[in-house]
Amino acid sequence: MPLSLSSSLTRSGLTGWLTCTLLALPSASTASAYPVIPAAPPHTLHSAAIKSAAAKKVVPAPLSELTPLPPAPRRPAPPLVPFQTISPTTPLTAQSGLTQMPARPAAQLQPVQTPPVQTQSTPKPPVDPLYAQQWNLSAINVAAGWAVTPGQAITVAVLDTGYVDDPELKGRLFNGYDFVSDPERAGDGNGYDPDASGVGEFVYHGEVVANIIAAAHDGVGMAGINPKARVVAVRVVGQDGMIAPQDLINGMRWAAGLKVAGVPANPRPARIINLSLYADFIALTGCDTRIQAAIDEVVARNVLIVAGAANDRTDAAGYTPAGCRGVITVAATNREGTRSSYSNFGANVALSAPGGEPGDGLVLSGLAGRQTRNGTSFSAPQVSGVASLMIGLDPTLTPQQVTALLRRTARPFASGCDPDSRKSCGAGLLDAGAALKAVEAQQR
Ligand SMILES: [Ca+2]
Ligand SMILES: [Ca+2]
Repeated sequence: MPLSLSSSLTRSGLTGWLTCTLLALPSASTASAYPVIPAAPPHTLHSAAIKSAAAKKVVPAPLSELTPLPPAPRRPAPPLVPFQTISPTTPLTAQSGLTQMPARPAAQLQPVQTPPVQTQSTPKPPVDPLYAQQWNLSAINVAAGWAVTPGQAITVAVLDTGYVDDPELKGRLFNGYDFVSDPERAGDGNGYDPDASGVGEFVYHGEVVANIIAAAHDGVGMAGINPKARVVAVRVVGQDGMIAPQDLINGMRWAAGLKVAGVPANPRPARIINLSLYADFIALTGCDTRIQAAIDEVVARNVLIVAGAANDRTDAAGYTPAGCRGVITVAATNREGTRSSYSNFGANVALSAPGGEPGDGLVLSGLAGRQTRNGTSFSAPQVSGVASLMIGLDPTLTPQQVTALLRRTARPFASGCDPDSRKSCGAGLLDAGAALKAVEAQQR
């Protein structure tokens, strides 16, 4: 599988190179028998030595685990096609975007005659047309969380494919900084620069991750978890869907308000950093020490880091950042509330949130309209969103306190998340209502 490419690179001793990939899986329309994590072919890597080593070391994978590559490399290199996740009924064009959204007839927006039984403290559910299809939100009991707090303007940095001017985040989305150092991989003609706009076919990734956290309750598209959150889009992923380690380190440090040489200070330091990505490199024996050092610095600044567990159906302990100290590592569950077939697991997993299955993903929206996605990429931002509600309710909460509260209030899996008891999904399934009630109770 694609992972073998990066793993073989590492085994060849090229420890100076690290790549990360996004934690998304193919949509139902393109899913193979196994979930596929996007990875770059050798021609997307720039070191000649790496190219050579990769060419020699690539371990062929079963065809069923591979997504077809473009027929012939050309320059500029075309992006991979590891996941075409737009549903077949929704063209992937920005122009078609919002018009593709299933429009809710105006009449349906009127108050109904028989409203659901609500206590005075229970807010009305969002009127966003996709809300009823967002099964993950009921799974994490988010409405009970909204009964505690409507959300606050907590800043969340999304380190991902970059800035997309999505109306769901109007007035609350900030174009952070572009930390893709390699101009060719950046695709914008330069290296670091103040425009974090996403480039390439994977830009939807950071867009929907941000929308999961913070999409407006505006009667259009999907509903986010904290509709008042502020999102700083920090670009660390190249147009090839991969990340260089120093770029990730710089992006994390900048997002937290730490100094990065040659880069202006971040005017909007985040309380939370969402990392829906992972490094597939070396022998996957543990957290990369360089990334761990950056994480330690960031957490010491009172910034919470949430990471997806990755999609290799193996122990997350060997992964970066999922296997690092001080992060909340999130595994994925499906509609049945058991471990998603692809999700990593193990003692490093703090808790789980829905990530769906190939063919039964989360229902989301972006400029390209309604779409379904699955992967731990989309589990992590649910935890980030709930964490932002918690910190909004009690801004004094530390990363350690948020982590402990999330774990304590998670709904345990009645009979494990997996028949194999060794495949732990952490303390349980994210429960926004319970988490926020716990924060509220602490304040009394
Ligand atoms: Ca750039
Ligand atoms: Ca919306």
